[in-house]
Amino acid sequence: MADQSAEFVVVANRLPVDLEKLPDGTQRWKRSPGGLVTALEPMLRSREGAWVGWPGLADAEAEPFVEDGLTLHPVMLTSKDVEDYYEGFSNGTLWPLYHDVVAPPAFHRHWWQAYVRVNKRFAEAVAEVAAPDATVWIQDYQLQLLPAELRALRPDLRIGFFLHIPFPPTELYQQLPWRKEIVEGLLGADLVGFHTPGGVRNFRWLATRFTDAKPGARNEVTYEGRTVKLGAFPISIDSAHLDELSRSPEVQQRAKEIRNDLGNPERVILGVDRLDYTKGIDVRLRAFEELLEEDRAGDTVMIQLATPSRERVEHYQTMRAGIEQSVGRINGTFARVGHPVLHYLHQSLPRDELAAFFVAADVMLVTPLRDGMNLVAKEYVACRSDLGGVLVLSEFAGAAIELKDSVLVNPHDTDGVKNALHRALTMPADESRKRMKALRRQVMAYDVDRWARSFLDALGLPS
Ligand code: GDG
Repeated sequence: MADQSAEFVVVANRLPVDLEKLPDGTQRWKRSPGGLVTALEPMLRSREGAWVGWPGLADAEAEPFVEDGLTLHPVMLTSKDVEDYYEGFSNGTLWPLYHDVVAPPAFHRHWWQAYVRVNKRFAEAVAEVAAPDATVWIQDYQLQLLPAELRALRPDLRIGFFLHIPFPPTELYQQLPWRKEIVEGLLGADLVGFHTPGGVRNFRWLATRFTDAKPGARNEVTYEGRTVKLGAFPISIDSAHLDELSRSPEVQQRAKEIRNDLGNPERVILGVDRLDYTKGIDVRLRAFEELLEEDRAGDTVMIQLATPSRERVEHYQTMRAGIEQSVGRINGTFARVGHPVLHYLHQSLPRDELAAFFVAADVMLVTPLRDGMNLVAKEYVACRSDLGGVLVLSEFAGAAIELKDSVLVNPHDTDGVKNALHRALTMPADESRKRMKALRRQVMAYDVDRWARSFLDALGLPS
């Protein structure tokens, strides 16, 4: 592809393809599908677009390539970059800080320096591929300096930024030694998007407090002679596709098999998360354990699927050990031979298998201490065209704003979660069906395409 020819560029920490090293030392590309790719691919391909990101392999080299009209432009990281920019500043500083410090964030100057360095590298890469006056959409917390870095190199570009995690309360954000630099980085964009109005408010306050930005019209600030728009754009899922997948005879059959394999209990509880300390997996295990202790769980089996994640970051290792200890304790106390009460899978499952778990579960427990949105909650709803199942959802997930017909819980209140779980397990069918119907109206109408379209409309990218 010729330089500077992409009219629409998406930038994310990761490319939608992985670079893999084979045992013979050669490299190959492997697709890594995700919701964001599915939503943006058609728009990217129809505009001869480009995706800029890291292909997931450190200390490697790779050239840009075009696939079906979409240019994939790799930004390479060394293992030191991965350690300091990705595992360090992104996942050891920003991730816990932005999730209400549910784990203590670490502030290290060499992590920050790596974050600056890598953001600059991304800016150079985008400046190489973007056509004059192109639209660039930057994704997420790993790249918050990129809007300003890119504007300095290419003032002609229209730049949007979307944050996939919460933007924290102002008092917490102020702990960050580099708070001003990051807010200024974001203000390089023409539009900064968050999942919720709370994120917009927090950012607006900080921008006017710590930088020269001045309040403008509602949801706008002016900065360096430009208007920066702010907005809430709650992300969603590919609802229609998941609905269709869950209705397929194969998935329906597999859901029956799963219940059968569990010993056909009356009720099945499910949790599905990346194994992350923000997701409140310990909260729900505690609630289930106490229901068992109080003999209020009935004939119920729980499944916790915890996808491996960030295994080299210390907090994750400690949390995993704690969860695995609880699983052992709960089964040790309440299981019978051949009949565990709790099934724990530390694995990543194929999409259709995951859909079968959603179909098989009577109660879906989504109890994060803090979560930008939480797509799992929406995916469960999309898989329940039978109107079966009850969603128990944390008030601290962005999804709680839209999914009001779930059973909402405060994950810090163990009694509250326990009683909500009991209520969900014993809810009369007419009430649960009514709730699921209302949830589905929301999830089926507001899908990931509408999310992307509304962001890009606000940014001014023509359809
Ligand atoms: C961040 C924000 C925000 C999980 N296990 C398997 C599997 N998954 C899929 C789920 C879901 C996705 O991973 C997880 O998305 P979440 O939204 O729940 O959480 P994060 O990964 O933390 O995402 C979050 C999101 O960005 C989008 O803006 O909602 O708040 O933290 O799609 O289904 N998929 C498969 N096998 C698994 O084992 N195939």
